[in-house]
Amino acid sequence: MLKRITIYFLVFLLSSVLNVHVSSASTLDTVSIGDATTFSKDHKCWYVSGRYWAVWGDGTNIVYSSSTDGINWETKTTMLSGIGIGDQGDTWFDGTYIHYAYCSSRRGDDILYRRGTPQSNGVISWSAAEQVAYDTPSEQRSFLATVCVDTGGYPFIAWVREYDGNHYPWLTKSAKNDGTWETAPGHIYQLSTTADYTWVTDVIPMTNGKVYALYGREDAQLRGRLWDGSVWDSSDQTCASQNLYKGWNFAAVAVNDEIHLTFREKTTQYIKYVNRKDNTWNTGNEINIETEKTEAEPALAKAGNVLYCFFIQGTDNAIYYRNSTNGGKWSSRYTLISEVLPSFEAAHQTAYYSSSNNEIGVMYLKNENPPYEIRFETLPVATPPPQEKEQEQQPIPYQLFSPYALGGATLVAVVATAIYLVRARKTKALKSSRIKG
Ligand SMILES: [Ca+2]
Ligand SMILES: [Ca+2]
Repeated sequence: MLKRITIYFLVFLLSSVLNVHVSSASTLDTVSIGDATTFSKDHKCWYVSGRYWAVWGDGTNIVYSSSTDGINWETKTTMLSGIGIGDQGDTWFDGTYIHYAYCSSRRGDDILYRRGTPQSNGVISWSAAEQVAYDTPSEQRSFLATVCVDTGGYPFIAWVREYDGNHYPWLTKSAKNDGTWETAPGHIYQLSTTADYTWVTDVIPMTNGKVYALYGREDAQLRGRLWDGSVWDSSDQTCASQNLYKGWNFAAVAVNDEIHLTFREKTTQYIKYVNRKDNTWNTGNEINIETEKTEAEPALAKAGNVLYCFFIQGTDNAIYYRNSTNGGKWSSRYTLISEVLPSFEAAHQTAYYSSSNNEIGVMYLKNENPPYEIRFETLPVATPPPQEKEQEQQPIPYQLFSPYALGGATLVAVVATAIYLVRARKTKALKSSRIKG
């Protein structure tokens, strides 16, 4: 009887380990606004110099903090004063430097860019003074800036311009890679001439100076355009056959030159996945990552060629995730955190772009109504070796398993051993009773 209970306990333990991430989430700040960490497509936390770093809008300023253990955070430092909403800008960590691009959205206010080195003492040492990346004309407005850096260290900023009473997605790039901004020839560049108030952009780096720009709007197909290192695609591409629910309901990462895209689809509000391989989007081959109605946009991060999609489903107070090696079969659904999340459409979870310190960090809002807590959680992931080949995407066997699956495999072994021992003892007892008899 005791042995049977032991086995049941081990099985229970096994299922627990497979499905539940033991949370150690910490609080960075308390804010009264809902768009402190927006958007999920962007990446406002990272790990470098022995510290976790995070950037958010506190309602008054854009601020940052850091932590050596991911639990105890330094008092926040103002990075940009007078812009308090997280969705007006973005950060990019290129492995050495942190880059930011922000705009206030006030008439005539410019897009501001700066590069700095996050240091082990918790201070960002700036490479140069804050730069004007786009001088917004006095009668126009600039919205929702997003930034990335190509393999040569040159920053690209995509954003939404308002002029003549309409909104359009645009992009600019710098001819400098030293922290100063000098607009490259041919930029600024218009990504789409379709006027729509719901445009949202993103931009991600590929190999050898290539960059891909993505721009979405409500109830329309996501569009994309490649910068091949010297020119932009003359016409843009359709990334998926199905429409976006909201303009910002997508998140993309590039693994070498392959782009992986997750988005929240209009009709079902499921989270879908599609990729772009050999310069072609697999349009029409979107697969469902989540087949229940989701409440918010997905966030996407990578650990080598393993993708991690973080999302919120139904009215559950939880952030879930699924992973996939190189966009192949997606895993079961795991729970990252189980906490009370905002009752509005999105908790705006934002993750690392790429794993670091064998982890992926995720920042999000906690509580149903204001004040919201800015929270941070880390997910342990396997460390993949560097990608040596640019073309081939060979799955590496141990990456097929999440740490939980490995933990689960260990427990399966323990359960099997326990069953074996119980049976062995029974057999032995039977044998000895036979001998005695
Ligand atoms: Ca971005
Ligand atoms: Ca201006």
